[in-house]
Amino acid sequence: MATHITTCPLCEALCGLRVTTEGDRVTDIRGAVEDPLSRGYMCPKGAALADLHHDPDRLRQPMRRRPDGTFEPIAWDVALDLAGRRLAEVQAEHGPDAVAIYFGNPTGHSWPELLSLLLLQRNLGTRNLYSSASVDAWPRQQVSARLYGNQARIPVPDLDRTDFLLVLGANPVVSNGSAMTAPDVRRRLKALRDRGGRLVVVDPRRTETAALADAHHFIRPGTDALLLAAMVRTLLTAGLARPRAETRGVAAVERALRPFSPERVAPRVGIDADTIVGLARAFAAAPSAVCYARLGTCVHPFGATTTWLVDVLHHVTGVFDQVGGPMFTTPAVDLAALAGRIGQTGAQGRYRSRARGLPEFSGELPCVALADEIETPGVGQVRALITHAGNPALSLPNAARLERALGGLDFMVSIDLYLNETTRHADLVLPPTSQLERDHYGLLFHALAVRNTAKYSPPVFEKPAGARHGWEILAGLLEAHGRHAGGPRRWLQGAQARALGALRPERLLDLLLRAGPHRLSLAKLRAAPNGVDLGPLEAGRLAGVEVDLAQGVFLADLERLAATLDEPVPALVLIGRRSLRSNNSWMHNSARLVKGPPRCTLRVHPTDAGARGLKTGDRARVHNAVGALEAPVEVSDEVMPGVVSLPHGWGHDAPGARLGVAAARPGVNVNQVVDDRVIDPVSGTGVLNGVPVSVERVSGSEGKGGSAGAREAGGIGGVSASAGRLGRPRGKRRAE
Ligand SMILES: Nc1nc2c(c(=O)[nH]1)N[C@H]1C(S)=C(S)[C@@H](COP(=O)(O)OP(=O)(O)OC[C@H]3O[C@@H](n4cnc5c(=O)[nH]c(N)nc54)[C@H](O)[C@@H]3O)O[C@H]1N2
Ligand SMILES: Nc1nc2c(c(=O)[nH]1)N[C@H]1C(S)=C(S)[C@@H](COP(=O)(O)OP(=O)(O)OC[C@H]3O[C@@H](n4cnc5c(=O)[nH]c(N)nc54)[C@H](O)[C@@H]3O)O[C@H]1N2
Ligand code: SF4
Ligand SMILES: [Mo]
Repeated sequence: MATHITTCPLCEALCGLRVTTEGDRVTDIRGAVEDPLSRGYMCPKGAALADLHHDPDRLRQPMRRRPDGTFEPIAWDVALDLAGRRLAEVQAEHGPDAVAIYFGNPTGHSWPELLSLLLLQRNLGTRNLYSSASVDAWPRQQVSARLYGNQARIPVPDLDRTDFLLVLGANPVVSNGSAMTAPDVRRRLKALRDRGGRLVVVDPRRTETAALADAHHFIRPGTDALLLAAMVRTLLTAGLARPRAETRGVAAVERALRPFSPERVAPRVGIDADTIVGLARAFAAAPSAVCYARLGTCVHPFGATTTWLVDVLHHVTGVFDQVGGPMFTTPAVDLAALAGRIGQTGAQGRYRSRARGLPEFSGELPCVALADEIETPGVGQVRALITHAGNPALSLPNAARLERALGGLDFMVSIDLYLNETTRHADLVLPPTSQLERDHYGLLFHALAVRNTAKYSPPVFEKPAGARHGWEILAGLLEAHGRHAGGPRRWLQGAQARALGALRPERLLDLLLRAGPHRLSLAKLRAAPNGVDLGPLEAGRLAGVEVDLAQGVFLADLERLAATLDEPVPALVLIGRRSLRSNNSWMHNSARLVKGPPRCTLRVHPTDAGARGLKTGDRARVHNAVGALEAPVEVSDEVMPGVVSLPHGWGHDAPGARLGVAAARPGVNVNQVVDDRVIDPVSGTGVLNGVPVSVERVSGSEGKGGSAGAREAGGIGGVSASAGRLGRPRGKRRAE
């Protein structure tokens, strides 16, 4: 028996884990109490790392799709050579942009992969780079780039010291924090209230976080910018503004916010004017305060402007960069400096997507443009795709269209652990080592943590013979592509791949730690397996630095915002929901996580349910112009009237996927009814919440008996679902 201290790489919380093993089996996983950040906490997904590691469905060798659509194992060298050749051929015939790369959320949890991917993209010379960042985080990154000169300068709530926390469009008790590494949020929020602080949650659903709050206000989805505009206006007109001396542009902001009086926005927002004024005054009066706004405010028609208004509120009230407010971290590896060194501070609009003219950000195009770029003929059309740790088939809007687009590619290679809804479309699937077979350093997430800490975790298990780490696979692709592209690329890319292999990520990490503000080293971190505590966040990081709030792009967007004041309100809109037992789309193959009541249910307010004759356990049809789906109903007053909620990341009944546990309780893919055309035009982010839908009872569902859970496994109906089930139109693909 052996005990290993490691870090859970599944979400941003960086929980320290104590993993017990016997031989090659995991026998126990629990929270590491000595961890200075997570202090013994872990969520159910931490224990499920054992299921992931031992999952018989997890791929352990490269797979190639046969002409009949089934997959067969092949050798690494053959697989990489084939991938390199096909990518080079597509580019030789159709130009560099004909190859696209999509990398998903887990990429961010493994920095060597992230770096290798950027290297691969630069060598491929393609503009078609897409990632889940443009699904969830662009508004935050873009506002930071404009206000603080660097997308990596992300203010983090000083959660452990604040006196007033306003949570807007986030449910950290379940999501464990996003753009805020804060394991065991529940305990931290209880501590906030125990020390006399206040917690206010504004959300269209009475969430698990709202359950801990002093106050919860329902808000109509998509209207946070109006709420914030009215709050800031209230403070400015009442003379309650206390900006730092270095804050510029307050007068221009005040002028631009004139249309947004609390009385004017109240009916639209669904919060009365007195409450808005009271909230603004309470925020300004608190000794310290911070507004934590996350996903719910980013995947929003005004994602960027909402995020800007959050920062405006912070600057106007003078809480920015102060103890208990939004603060900058001092991580052991200075991420902002690193972003500067690799030219990734966050430029926008240097080129545009070909089909819809959507601006790039930081070298990426928005995910809502991916299907267009695959389907629109012409010079630069995407004909081959590399996916890395992403599941766009379930994660991106307009799922039916994306399925069709993926099926029509000439070539696709996926670096992924599973044969799932996305990778079943690939010609080759290349699996990396499991989460317990690699080392871990939370390069991105230490930089977003509510306390400065640093932790290096060596692998729990040795890399099995013949297995490859993700970065090694990417280096292999880089080399093989160069070899087949020929000319100087052969030499250049081969040399870079060799350099990656020789330098190794841990040596590079050591250099980065030594150059960082705490002058750490890998050896120092190895000597402290639970992590090094580097103290609380430091105030005054922005002292002497001017911040100009009056950014033209956001001031101009306020006109678009004002125009919404008179728009009709849709009768019913759909929002998402996360669960502690889910991790976006890909942990549903763990039996211990998916057991219990069904989670892919449509929550409907009693009033809306009554109007449609819906009862808990019925099946409902959810539809709009984009598509249709069916889901079991749960009647609940936790959602506000006019709002229904269905989680994303489900729909595991795709033919050809290999997910034995998940397929038994597949749920349904909510992105079948989310429109890839509806976006925040300022940031390029898709609007995933507040989607107008019609809901009706599926006739004949009465008397079928059984619980919602029993029916959840049943078929899904509707236009889009059937399109998905037909499988892949393979016409365009060439035989190997
Ligand atoms: N409607 C709606 N849609 C949403 C959201 C929503 O709230 N509503 N949320 C969005 C958000 S915030 C995000 S971030 C996206 C996520 O979207 P994606 O990042 O595209 O999808 P994930 O579900 O994270 O899928 C991760 C994939 O990586 C694989 N994988 C896991 N670990 C590894 C690894 O270590 N290496 C490799 N190579 N592969 C690995 C998994 O098998 C899976 O295929 O979904 C978005 N989609
Ligand atoms: N357990 C678990 N943890 C996760 C994930 C997971 O899938 N499962 N995914 C991870 C990822 S990739 C991310 S990005 C983070 C996201 O983490 P969070 O930012 O906390 O996102 P959500 O949990 O989706 O919470 C968003 C909240 O916004 C509300 N909302 C919807 N529309 C609006 C609106 O218009 N205005 C307001 N004010 N609120 C609105 C929703 O009801 C919901 O409560 O979670 C991460 N952590
Ligand atoms: S909160 Fe859960 S998933 Fe996130 S790091 Fe901790 S144990 Fe892992
Ligand atoms: Mo995300």
